[in-house]
Amino acid sequence: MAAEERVTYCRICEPLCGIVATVEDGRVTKLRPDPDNPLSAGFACPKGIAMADVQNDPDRVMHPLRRRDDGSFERVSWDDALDEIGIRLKRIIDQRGGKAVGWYMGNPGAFSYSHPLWVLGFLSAIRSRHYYTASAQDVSNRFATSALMYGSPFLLPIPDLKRTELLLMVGANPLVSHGSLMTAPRIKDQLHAITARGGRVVVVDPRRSETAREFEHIPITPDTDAWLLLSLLNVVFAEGLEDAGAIARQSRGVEALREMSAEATPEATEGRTGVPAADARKLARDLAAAEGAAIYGRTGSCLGRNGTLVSFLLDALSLVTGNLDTEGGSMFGSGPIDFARVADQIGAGTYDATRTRIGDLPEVLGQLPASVMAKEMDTPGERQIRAMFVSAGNPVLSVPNGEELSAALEGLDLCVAIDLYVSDTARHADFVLPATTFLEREDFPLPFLNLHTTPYVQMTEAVVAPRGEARQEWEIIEAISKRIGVVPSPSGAVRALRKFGIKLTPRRLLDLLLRTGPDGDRFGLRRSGWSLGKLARSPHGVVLDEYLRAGVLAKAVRFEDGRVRLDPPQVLEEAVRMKSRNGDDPEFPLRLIGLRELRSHNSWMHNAALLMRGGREHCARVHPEDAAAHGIAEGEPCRISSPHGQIEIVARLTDEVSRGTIAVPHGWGHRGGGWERANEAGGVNVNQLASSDPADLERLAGMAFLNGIPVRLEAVRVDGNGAAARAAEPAAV
Ligand SMILES: Nc1nc2c(c(=O)[nH]1)N[C@H]1C(S)=C(S)[C@@H](COP(=O)(O)OP(=O)(O)OC[C@H]3O[C@@H](n4cnc5c(=O)[nH]c(N)nc54)[C@H](O)[C@@H]3O)O[C@H]1N2
Ligand SMILES: Nc1nc2c(c(=O)[nH]1)N[C@H]1C(S)=C(S)[C@@H](COP(=O)(O)OP(=O)(O)OC[C@H]3O[C@@H](n4cnc5c(=O)[nH]c(N)nc54)[C@H](O)[C@@H]3O)O[C@H]1N2
Ligand code: SF4
Ligand SMILES: [Mo]
Repeated sequence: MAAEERVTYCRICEPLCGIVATVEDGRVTKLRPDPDNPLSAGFACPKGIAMADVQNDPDRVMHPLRRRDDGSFERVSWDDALDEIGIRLKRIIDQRGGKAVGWYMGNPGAFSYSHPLWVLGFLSAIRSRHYYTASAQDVSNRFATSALMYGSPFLLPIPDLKRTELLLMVGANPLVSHGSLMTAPRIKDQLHAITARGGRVVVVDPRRSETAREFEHIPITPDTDAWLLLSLLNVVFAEGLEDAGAIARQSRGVEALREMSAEATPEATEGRTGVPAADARKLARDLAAAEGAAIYGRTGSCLGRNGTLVSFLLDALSLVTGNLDTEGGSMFGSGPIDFARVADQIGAGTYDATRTRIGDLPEVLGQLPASVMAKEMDTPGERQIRAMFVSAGNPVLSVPNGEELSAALEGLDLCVAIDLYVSDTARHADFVLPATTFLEREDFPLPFLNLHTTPYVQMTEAVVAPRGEARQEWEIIEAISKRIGVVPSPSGAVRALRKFGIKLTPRRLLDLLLRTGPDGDRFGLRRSGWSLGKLARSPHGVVLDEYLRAGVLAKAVRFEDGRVRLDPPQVLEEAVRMKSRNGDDPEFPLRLIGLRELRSHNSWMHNAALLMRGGREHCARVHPEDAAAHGIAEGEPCRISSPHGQIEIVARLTDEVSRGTIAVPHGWGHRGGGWERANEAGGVNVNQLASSDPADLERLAGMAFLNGIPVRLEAVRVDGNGAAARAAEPAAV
């Protein structure tokens, strides 16, 4: 059969680059960048291209699997799997209620428009609040901040890349991550365009990252961003650089902010942050003077101990310097579906409406911090989790203390994984159900609509039929629901449709949302408006506007007076807590941070041949002086210990990390039940050094503490164990 080309977009990370799939005999034989996508315009990264390896991976789960007593898996039919899951689940719900059922949906779930809606629908149908995601390891703090400042968790500022004069990036490495919490394909070109037109890009990062190398770098001590931001605010207020007009127009509570930063002069914070006072002063002045400065923070700014406080300070700084909701500053996106409205309708736009049983931590958008999952399974009592579903997630490697979680999963009455692989997590499940890849499902980038720095929309059809017996998550959820006699109901609209006997599919729901959205066709009333059919006729996507719109804040803020809150009590308390924190334990003098690599994607692409070429190795970046102080040489294993665990890992000596900082990527150390190449790649689970103790989680959003963990470094001696000892031999000579 002749090869056919099908246009779609990549759903591995947030730029959603356009790709073209070559399909032969119903099989994807090649992926290449889509030159006709108006935004990504012929760019795709190695991961996007390597998705073809994942798609056709012989290790992929192709049919339902049931675990045998000896831990191995046997093939079963869909009917057998669903029947047995249904019976066991029903028994648990009958005995303990739906509140004994939990679900963890991982990061790839967020790239599907149907998967999260159906998970929510399922949990709401069985009345369980045990919904966990990757968010508390990622962005919950951002949503919490927006809830506190704007009254709407979905109001997310994004940098106006096209017009900014000064882009301040705190804890982000878009040259590797390709940008996050902003959907901006070809981000490298976009950043260089800023400097090419005479603007500046300033990167605050403890590591001279790939992005920092190409632009201006301000090295900082890990987990001290709040102090740096306080010092910038301090300068703004002390030197009278604030934009009084913007403050009066847009906000309430500036006095609290002034007070919070009153003593945090750059001279006073320099010792903690490592940022010279003169540099901080200059940066504050530049931000205030710029004709449009965009202030942006990402995972490096939110995985310390004060993630919500940091994102609050980022937005506050933006507002008081007159850079919020203005051209060239931090702006608010919009799309053909009002995501905030939809979320409200399905009851998902909440913050702190309930709290965890273990640790008393707030939900954010209905999602609970996954760090406490294991204890929610292990601790007897009302709401103890006895059945757990894990879809598109690998929490054993992504959440603190995977060993604790592995054991907890083993102790459940029922555990079901829905994945492409028998991952490090799925191997603990009683059933592994095969999911479709994104190439095997139609899609629409619902959560990313408002994050496009150039307003844009695209939908895609499935490129190929599911391989083997793979099914989409929403279909699996429908089938399980049917077995236990419930109907997943993602929204009131769904319930209404069902009354009329209309079966709701994700596609129908999406069409409904588009047509009734702000630019919808209102079912023909507005001829130029959007419907799914109309969108499908532009397979490369549609640029909706050249620029983001300024001046939308007052209407978008959900507080009645339309003003941003600069004094949320929770944030003020958090600042007090931070300031009164005791000194650090001298036993653990170094700071561990994370790192993302171009050819890894969290934990799930280490089985792709294309990405693993050239003998990649998991290693720790250590400053040469720190290494020398501990007798560690290049390429030798070292031991990193925290109060919570220890790992042994090869040291790579480089002054790209500041003295006192060690950087180790997460998502390695595979012990999956199916991905052989990944298992052979070696490495260790760095999150064994992180704490799952609720007392160590960030209070306002339950954020895991993954960046800036106090650690100790040691050489691995010859009398150590096994492989490590052998590897250390040359050093002993
Ligand atoms: N290639 C690749 N791309 C990815 C991913 C991947 O795994 N691989 N993952 C995707 C996902 S899920 C996400 S959420 C995004 C994340 O997107 P980014 O946040 O842009 O990704 P990182 O590369 O982790 O960048 C974080 C930076 O923060 C720095 N940092 C660490 N600690 C601190 C600190 O205390 N303060 C400051 N100021 N900086 C600090 C790190 O050195 C690092 O350079 O990337 C996405 N893109
Ligand atoms: N130390 C440290 N830890 C971190 C981070 C860090 O920076 N440092 N970053 C955190 C962040 S930002 C994130 S997002 C998390 C990610 O953590 P998780 O979301 O828990 O894990 P992933 O590694 O993304 O694994 C995704 C799983 O989904 C499967 N999968 C892929 N596509 C699909 C699909 O379409 N359907 C289904 N059903 N399955 C699919 C993959 O095979 C894989 O098993 O890690 C977090 N953990
Ligand atoms: S940057 Fe790479 S992985 Fe991310 S969307 Fe684009 S092609 Fe896919
Ligand atoms: Mo993430």
